[in-house]
Amino acid sequence: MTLKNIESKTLFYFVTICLLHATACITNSGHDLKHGTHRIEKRTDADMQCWREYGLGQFIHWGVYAIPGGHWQGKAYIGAAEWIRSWDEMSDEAYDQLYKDFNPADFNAQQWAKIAVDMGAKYMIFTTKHHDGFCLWDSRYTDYTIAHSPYKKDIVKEVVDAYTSEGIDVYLYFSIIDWNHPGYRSKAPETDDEKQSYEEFKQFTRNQLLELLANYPTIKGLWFDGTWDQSWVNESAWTDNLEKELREKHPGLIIGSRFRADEYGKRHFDSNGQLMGDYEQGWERDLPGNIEDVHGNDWECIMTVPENQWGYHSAWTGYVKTAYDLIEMLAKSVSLNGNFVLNFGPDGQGAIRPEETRLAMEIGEWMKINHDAIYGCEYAGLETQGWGYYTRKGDKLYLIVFNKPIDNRLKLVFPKESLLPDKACFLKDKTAIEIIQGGKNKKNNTIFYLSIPVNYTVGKPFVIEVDMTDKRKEDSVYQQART
Ligand code: FHN
Repeated sequence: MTLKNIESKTLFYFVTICLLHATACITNSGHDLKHGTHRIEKRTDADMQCWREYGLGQFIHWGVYAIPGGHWQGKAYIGAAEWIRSWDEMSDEAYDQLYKDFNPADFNAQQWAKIAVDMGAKYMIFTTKHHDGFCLWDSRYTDYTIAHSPYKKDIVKEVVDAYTSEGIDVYLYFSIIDWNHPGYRSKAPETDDEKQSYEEFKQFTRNQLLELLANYPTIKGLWFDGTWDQSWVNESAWTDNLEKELREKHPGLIIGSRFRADEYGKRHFDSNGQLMGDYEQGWERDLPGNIEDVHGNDWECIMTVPENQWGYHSAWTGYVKTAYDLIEMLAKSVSLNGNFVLNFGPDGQGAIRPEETRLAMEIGEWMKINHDAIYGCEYAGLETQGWGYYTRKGDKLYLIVFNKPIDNRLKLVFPKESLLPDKACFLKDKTAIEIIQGGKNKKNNTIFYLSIPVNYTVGKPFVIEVDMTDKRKEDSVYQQART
């Protein structure tokens, strides 16, 4: 046997073993899935890497539901304002006429984009069509669109252009639920007529998605919602093909885990427990508790300012989050390898409400000083201490401090193989901070303290930047206590 033959045979065995291994991984829980995930590993391409580094995003829910703003004929609907059509007090017929009054005089996409830039958002998600089915672009496939409102102009285009020109990546939100389409249904179709009209709805949905990709080629991804209906869940083969088609049409396209179900009806994670889509899209108004909760996946948290209002509601009720609540959620998200996206609901005239503008400004002021601890940062691999959250970028470690200890000492605990702190300073002005070595604990972890100057008073969360270095050689002289 020649050397060349040996090499090619070795290569053949190697490839076969890899393939067997990959197949074993995909079916490792016993399900030989056709429409589960098609990729076990995380995406490593530049588009996904860019997504991973955003840190902070903006969501905008806008549509004709912003006109009633949670009220109809003098009564207040306390549910999510964008769901008002489903409220008994408002008839579907009345709701479906609202678009005839949609002529938002204050809408200015550049102003919206400016608010997002000032807040520090790196990406935005925009509702092209919510559950009501009203399209903010001039879709060829229905008349229920902005083109038939008094406003007439393509709002999706205005938003995409304004944000893109500000350097903010745009993702298009698209609801599969469509209360306006005659073929849409939530239950699985049973009769031949129902099946026929659901087929028409599926084709309509496909057409609209292809239309969005064709109209707005600069977008980075599609953000799906309303995919929980049994009718949609049952369509695993069709939705799988559609996802492939969308990805082929738009290389690099990012789609989260909400789009489709596998053949057993499992959503987000397939029947083998593997993430479907490029990132986990289930963290809605909720954050993971710790790194185990995210199972090594990419993920994104989307958050409302009040309890559960996405579209404009003129009378928020319940707890309204402060800028520091939101900054803490942002810090926690990044510290656990996620992005944090804050929702805005402009009013029926297109104005972003003052409360949201103020929050964006406050977050932006904090981001201007502390963005190094957010953009491009990741989980630091360290046990969280009571003072706040760690993030990391290369050999820089960031401490985002929300609770300054009474003794002004921040405890840091490093596992055995970790790099150790060399220099520390306030991120804000680079003032040096003393590092005190604190010995080891029983797990052989090394403890350090950062000593905050006693006179350091801040009313805001602050960030400490730590240069990390490999000190393991010096470290090995330490003797462990024996008990
Ligand atoms: O029903 C919608 C809701 O109105 C809002 O759009 C959120 C945003 O993720 N999604 C649905 C609920 O999950």
